[in-house]
Amino acid sequence: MVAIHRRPSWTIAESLATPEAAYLNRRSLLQAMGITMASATALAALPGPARAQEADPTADLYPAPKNDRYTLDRDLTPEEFNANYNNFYEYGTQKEIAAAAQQLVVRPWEIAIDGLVEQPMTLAFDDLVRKIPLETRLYRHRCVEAWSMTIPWAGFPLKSLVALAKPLGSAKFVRFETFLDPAMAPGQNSFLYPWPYVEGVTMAEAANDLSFIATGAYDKPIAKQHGAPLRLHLPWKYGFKSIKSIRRISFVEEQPVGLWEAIQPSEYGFWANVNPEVPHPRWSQASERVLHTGERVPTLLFNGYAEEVAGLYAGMDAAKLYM
Ligand SMILES: Nc1nc2c(c(=O)[nH]1)N[C@H]1C(S)=C(S)[C@@H](COP(=O)(O)O)O[C@H]1N2
Ligand SMILES: [Mo]
Repeated sequence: MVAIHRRPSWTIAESLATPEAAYLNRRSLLQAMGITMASATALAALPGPARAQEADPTADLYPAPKNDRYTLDRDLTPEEFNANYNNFYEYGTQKEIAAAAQQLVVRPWEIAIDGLVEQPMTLAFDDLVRKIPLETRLYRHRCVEAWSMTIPWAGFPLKSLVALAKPLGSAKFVRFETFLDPAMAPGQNSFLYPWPYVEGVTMAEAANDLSFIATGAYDKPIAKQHGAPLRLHLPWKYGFKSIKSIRRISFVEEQPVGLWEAIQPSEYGFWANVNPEVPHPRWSQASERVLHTGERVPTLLFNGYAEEVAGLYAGMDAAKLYM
C-alpha cells in the first residue's frame, strides 16, 4: 500500500490522478469564490489587465530584448495552453491548477542565499530583477510525462545570479527550495509529499548558459501558475528539475535530493537529462505529444540541446544520467 501511495500521480491517467477529497476541496473553494469550474478556466485564460487585479511593479521590464541564440524550429505554445495546463503540486495534482494558484502571494518576496558563500544574504525580488539585465529566450519544455511545450521566457542566466551570490570554491551543488506555506498552498497539506519542493544542479550545470531563471513569459511578468515571481528552467532536463517560486538558494557540498527523487528514487534521479533511448521504468521517452497540436514528434537527445550541454557529462556513468 505504501508503495502505491508514494507513486507520483502523473504516472496514472489524469482523470484518476486527483484524490476525490482534493477535488471536492477545490470545488468548494471555487464555489466559495463564486467561480464555477467552467468559468475558472475561462478566467485563468483571460489575457493581461482583465485578470491582473494588482498592478505588478516589474511590468515595465517587459517585453525584454530577444536573445537570438535561443530561437526555435517549432511554433510557440499559445499562452492560453501554457496558462491552463500546469504541474504545480502545491496547488493540486491535476493539470488545472491555474485558478487555485492565484492564492500564491508574491509580494513581498525574498530569496535567501546561504550555505557555502562569502556572505549569506537575503535579496528582495523586486531589487534582484533590476540588478541583472533581462532577455527573452524561446525554450523547449519537456515533461517526463511525455508532453512538450515551447515557451517565450524572459529572465536572466542562472550564472549571473551565482556570480552575485559569490559561492566559495568548496561549493559543488546549487540547491533550490520553494516556499513552505500550507495556508496559501493547499497542496502542502498533503503528507504524501516531503514539502517544500527541492531541486538541485551541479556548479558546472549552473554555469552553463542554458540554465535560466525565468521572471517573465509571453512578454509580461510570469504568471503565478508558472512559478511566480521566479522559477528555474533547464530545457535539456525533464520538467520536474525546473523548480517554481524559488525562496532559497543554497550552495552545498552534498548532492541535493529533489522532492521526486525523495519519493521514488528508482524512477526519478538527480540528473534527469532528456534521452529518447532511455525509457522511464514505466513508459517510453522515444516521442512526445506537442501540447497544443496534439501531434506526436520524436524526442531529441538532451531535448535538442546536445551541442550546448553534452560536454557537461563527458566520461560520466550513462546509466544514471537519463533519469
Ligand atoms: N514548486 C514546484 N515546482 C515545479 C513543480 C511543482 O509541482 N512544484 N512541477 C514541475 C514539473 S513536473 C514541471 S513539468 C514543470 C511545469 O511547469 P509549467 O507548469 O510552468 O509548465 O514545473 C516543475 N516545477
Ligand atoms: Mo513534469
